[in-house]
Amino acid sequence: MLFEGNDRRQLEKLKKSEGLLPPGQSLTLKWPVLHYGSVPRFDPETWDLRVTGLVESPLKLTWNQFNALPKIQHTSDFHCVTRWSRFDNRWDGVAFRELLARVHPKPEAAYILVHAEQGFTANVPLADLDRGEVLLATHHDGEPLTAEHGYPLRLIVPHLYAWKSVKWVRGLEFLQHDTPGFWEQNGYHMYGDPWKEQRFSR
Ligand SMILES: Nc1nc2c(c(=O)[nH]1)N[C@H]1C(S)=C(S)[C@@H](COP(=O)(O)O)O[C@H]1N2
Ligand SMILES: [Mo]
Repeated sequence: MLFEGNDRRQLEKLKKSEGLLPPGQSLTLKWPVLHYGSVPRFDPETWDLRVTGLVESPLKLTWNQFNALPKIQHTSDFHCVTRWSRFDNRWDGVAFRELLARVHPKPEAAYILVHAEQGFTANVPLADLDRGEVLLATHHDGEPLTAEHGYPLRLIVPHLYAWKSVKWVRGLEFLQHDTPGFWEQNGYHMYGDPWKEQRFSR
């Protein structure tokens, strides 16, 4: 136990010295589970992913159709606003850009409201999802996501606080104006940059 604690502190020091630990965060080797509400059940027969709003070609994909899309892998760090950071997570999934290329956003589309099961939402600027490391992940460190970590599908936005990395994603709604999501309506910051400690809105 003591040994484990020493390992953690060593690694935390290293990540800090490398400039990889955002201010006010500490490193965890475990992977906490954090969300509002209960863990939804997945039914591959009725599940779909919808891309709606200000796009020329709205999309509705079944689970099989989604899984036929090209997959990528990306390793990134994960920073929760409750002050833990988990490093070097390997995610497998479909690049956000893969979907973006198919829906043809209208020129006025500037924000996305990400929709999850049970009405959970999070708002992210389109420019922040239009990055190579943003993906709709199905696997973590080589294993399918567990139910509590977002199975079957979660968004991963490594450069923002993890409440933007929506679990159990079902929809992406393209909007002109920034519209607060679930945590944002409850006082969290509209953008959520961990390097600027944008934890709460004033
Ligand atoms: N659908 C949904 N996704 C969510 C949340 C939530 O409440 N509902 N919480 C967010 C928060 S605050 C964090 S820190 C991460 C935690 O992901 P994890 O449970 O896999 O560690 O999920 C995010 N995604
Ligand atoms: Mo979080």
